[in-house]
Amino acid sequence: MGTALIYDEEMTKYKLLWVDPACKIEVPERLTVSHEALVKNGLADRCISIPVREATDAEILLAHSEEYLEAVKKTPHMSLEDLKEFTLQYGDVYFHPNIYHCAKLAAGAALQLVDGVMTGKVRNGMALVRPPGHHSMRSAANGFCVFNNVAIAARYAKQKYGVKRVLIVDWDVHHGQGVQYSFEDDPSVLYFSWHRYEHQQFWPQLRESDYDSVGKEKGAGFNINVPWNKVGMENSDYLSVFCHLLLPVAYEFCPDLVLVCAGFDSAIGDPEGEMCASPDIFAHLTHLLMNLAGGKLCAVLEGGYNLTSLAQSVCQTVQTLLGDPVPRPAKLSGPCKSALESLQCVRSAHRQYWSCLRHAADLPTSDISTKRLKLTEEGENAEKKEEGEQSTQDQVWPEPPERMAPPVRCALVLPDDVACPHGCRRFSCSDDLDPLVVSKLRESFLKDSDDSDSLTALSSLISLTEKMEENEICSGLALVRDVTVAMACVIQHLATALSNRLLVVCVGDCEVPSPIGEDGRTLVVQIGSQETNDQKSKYYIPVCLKEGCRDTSGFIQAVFGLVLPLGYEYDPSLVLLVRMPGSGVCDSVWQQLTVLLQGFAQGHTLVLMQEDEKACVGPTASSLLWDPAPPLGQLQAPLPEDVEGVERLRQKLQAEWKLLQTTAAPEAGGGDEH
Ligand code: Q9C
Ligand code: ZN
Repeated sequence: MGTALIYDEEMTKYKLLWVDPACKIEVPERLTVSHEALVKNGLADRCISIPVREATDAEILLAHSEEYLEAVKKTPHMSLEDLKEFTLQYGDVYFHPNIYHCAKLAAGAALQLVDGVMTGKVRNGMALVRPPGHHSMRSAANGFCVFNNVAIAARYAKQKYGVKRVLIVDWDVHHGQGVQYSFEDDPSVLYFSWHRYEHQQFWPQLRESDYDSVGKEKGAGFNINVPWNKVGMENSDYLSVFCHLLLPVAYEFCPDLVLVCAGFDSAIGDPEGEMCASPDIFAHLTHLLMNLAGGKLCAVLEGGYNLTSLAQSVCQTVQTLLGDPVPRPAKLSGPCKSALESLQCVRSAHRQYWSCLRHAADLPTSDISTKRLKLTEEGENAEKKEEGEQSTQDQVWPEPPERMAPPVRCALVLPDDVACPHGCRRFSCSDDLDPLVVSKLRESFLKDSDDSDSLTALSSLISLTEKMEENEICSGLALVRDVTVAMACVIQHLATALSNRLLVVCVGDCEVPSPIGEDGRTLVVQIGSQETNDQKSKYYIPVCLKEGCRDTSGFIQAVFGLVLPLGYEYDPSLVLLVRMPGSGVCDSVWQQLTVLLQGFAQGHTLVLMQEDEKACVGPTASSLLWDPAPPLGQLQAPLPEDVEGVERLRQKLQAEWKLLQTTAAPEAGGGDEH
């Protein structure tokens, strides 16, 4: 199952015909440079191209009023003067004789994408469209948008395919107020948006873009706004919000379909957003979302006005949808104070609606929540950027490194009687393994016994890690006699042989080989049920859950609240995922974890499992091949003990691990000013 790309040159055939400083950034080249970059990088060729079509009147009416549609219908026949006049009744938008045609194609493209994904023709996809959609309202064009492509697509999916729950993630730097209005009282559509807000000083300057607009009536809790009150937000700020807010809520919601308002004006260099996240952050945002809903993700272009940044970001998104390994994230220094204030406010506003947020801290006691009002009283933007600061337009940033998929996607070390799953390569020790290494293995791990099968398995394992290190193999799986021995063996080998960083994620209770050095070359995170009070080292983190890995909600809470942020901050070059016998983790949870961990170390994940868990080889291998993991179902509330336990641990560790912070309280270590 592939990735759809929907694009038609026709949508470049309208432009601003008069002088309007507010609209001059919305140019046809936005689409051509994006598409050309996909072609140049060989990505367009790897996608399944689906033609656009015009949305029908009935489809447009799913999100718009008849009067508005009829009014827009007249625009192709208007004179320049009439178009100008017509435009005046709306905010920050322009009309052109061909824009109605393009707007029908843009909405139709989103619907074609939904059709492709819902019928199983493709797994996921992206539609490159103009005009964008998320600002347009039931009866009004706004912010370069004519029809609300994504809102129409969500209604269409519900109507045509009986989709019960749709998640809309709006990572554009502007608030998609049109989408918010469209689903405000609808609990079947969860709308998430982060946006430049600056205490209501930034366009569209709406009171209802703030964190306390949570949805209305039955839809209360299903509208999530993250206002950015400063410019210059970075990768860490975006990832913090994903780990500590969006992902836990999204997994609790359990959508049947994910739609992304994929605007790239939230990336570095954009004149509108003035943010500092690098284009490769979109690889991570995409990766983190693409295992919800069984992988059914449709990304629809919204904004993005720096042509270089836009094209790079589009490529990162599409390449991730295609399943290429994600790049190691750059410069994760931890969230800034302002981002933490926003995160704290949103988590607190939503804690009554989502059980994963039930333990969230109170609103900040400082004047943050009232700051907006004070600013309004002053009538002045009190937080103007300091003079002399570099303007974001002439920011420079490195081109994202080329993402090389290794020749072998997944290699397995298996006993002879276990079949190798489809799409994987059976791996056995190559002869070029240093005999010294082999004798050392025998000495340290087999107590000089003559168990030649075990020696071969361990040698193969070491040789596999080396091939992963050389980027010849992406991921691996080994079925071994004793996972504890195999784990110790890999940890020791990597600590002596390489200068790299190893993240060990241990599922179930296990004896972690000590000592885990203080040198930071290995970080061990263990999720089990045994109470372990001694935290041996900064780099050994035991997470204790009452039911161990049996309780899905508790486990997921630990994954998003601890494992992912720790992993991002640690930035390993290899991930070792160890499944202890009797861990109790169910297949679908295990698969989710396996896929999520591939966001680190360019997808270099090595899984260790014990011989008698043969039945799990197939599902694990399929996750290592990036097949979408099965949805977990709507999650119940985690056990209160677990919620508290995870929270206590997070609080204890946040002084040393900045990405674990969820509040801006100074005693919690605070965040750095950007
Ligand atoms: N300084 C989208 O990104 N305001 N729309 C322009 C110029 C309007 C953005 C002000 C921004 C609209 C889809
Ligand atoms: Zn935008």
